[in-house]
Amino acid sequence: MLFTDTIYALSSGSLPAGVAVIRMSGPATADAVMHLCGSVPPARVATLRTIRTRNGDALDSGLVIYFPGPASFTGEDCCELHVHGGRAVVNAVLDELAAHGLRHAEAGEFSRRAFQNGKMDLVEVEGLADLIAAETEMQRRLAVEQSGGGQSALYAGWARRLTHARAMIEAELDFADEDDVPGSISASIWADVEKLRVEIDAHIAKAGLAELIRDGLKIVIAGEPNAGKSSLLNALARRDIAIVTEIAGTTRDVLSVDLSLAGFSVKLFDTAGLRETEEVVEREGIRRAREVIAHADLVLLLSEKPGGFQVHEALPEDVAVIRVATKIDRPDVKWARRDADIFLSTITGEGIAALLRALQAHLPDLAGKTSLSMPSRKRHVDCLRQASAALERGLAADGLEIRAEQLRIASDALGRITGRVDVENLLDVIFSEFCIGK
Ligand SMILES: Nc1nc2c(ncn2[C@@H]2O[C@H](COP(=O)(O)OP(=O)(O)O)[C@@H](O)[C@H]2O)c(=O)[nH]1
Ligand SMILES: [Mg+2]
Repeated sequence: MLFTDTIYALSSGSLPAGVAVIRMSGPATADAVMHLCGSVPPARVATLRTIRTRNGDALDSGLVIYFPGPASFTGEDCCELHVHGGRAVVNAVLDELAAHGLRHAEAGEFSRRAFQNGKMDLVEVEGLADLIAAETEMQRRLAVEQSGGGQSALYAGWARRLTHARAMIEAELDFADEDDVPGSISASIWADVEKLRVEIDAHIAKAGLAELIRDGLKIVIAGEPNAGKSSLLNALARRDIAIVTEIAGTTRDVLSVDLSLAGFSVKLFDTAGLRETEEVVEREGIRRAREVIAHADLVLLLSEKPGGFQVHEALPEDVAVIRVATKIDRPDVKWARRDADIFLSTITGEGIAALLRALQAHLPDLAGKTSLSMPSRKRHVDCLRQASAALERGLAADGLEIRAEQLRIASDALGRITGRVDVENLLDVIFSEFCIGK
């Protein structure tokens, strides 16, 4: 696809800042640089230049880096202007670019051009969006895997094996009447297709882990009113988020904070105490509490006294529960070891470290793993499932033609992940996730 207009945008963060990076891409880039800087600097060399208006007035001076296409991020002629990050400076430079007939970029437009010029495939584009959005170490590692081409290479390798299999089947169909070709080829081909299906299924099975990395572990604090739930949320968040009083039924809304734990993102929810009540607002709070408990990965069930964990019947069967004894600083309550899993006081801080260790035990240990190769999005999982199902149908079918057709369907499904086939309608969705200037 050919783009005729040249785009520009501020690619660095919010102003004011020490340095701001303005990026341009398109056929008129060199011309615009020529006008602004007097000449086009040598390719890919950071060069100090004075940037001037059409009247010759100096706007600013800064580093100018010219990347002639196709060896650039977008594949087109590109340029970066590293100017001082003042609002007036940046606005003046952007105005000047507009005056030269350049157009302000839309969100994700640079990456879209890179995709359409074959510089990146869809998995890499999505990985780049994730890398920019990454807030935890694991999110960063997952995004690097996707954006760096490692994941794409895996899918491309699978697609190549399918192409090979199809070619062999074609050969077998063509030479069906010659005795020495068939049979032997076919057997090894189908063994590999079966192996491929197992590999794809194993890969799909890791999607849950990717979801955990992207969306975070959902931990819900539940228990009777006054058990110390809001106090624990505040203690773990290290700030006063929830209102804490001695009045039972203080918390009515579900509150949440995002924490980072061992490189993972954790979403911690505080809920209304679970009890029978006639009070309308509190009842709604309890209904909402049950709703978030139903979607929890882990529930911290709190109680200020032994035997206070009876609300357990309100929890879903399959959810992991840690029983937390609270307010252990109080001399009037006696706890035995078997009464709870963790014993803590938010006033003295005792037991908080033990709780954090228990939470970490619920997170997968990825420390030794060098690669996080897994499908990071539902879109990938959908395509992988389609591929796996087609392979299964192919393996079960009689007749080489039908089998070959199923392999083609599987191959197309894999191709859709990286964007080699039929993806036009997907593009808007993917690129709209980007910020402007990327
Ligand atoms: N002694 C003591 N009191 C606590 C502790 N944690 C919470 N409280 C008190 O218990 C009461 C209820 O706490 P809150 O966090 O609002 O409980 P929630 O209703 O479960 O959210 C408040 O008066 C808190 O000050 C603790 O570790 N030790
Ligand atoms: Mg509360």
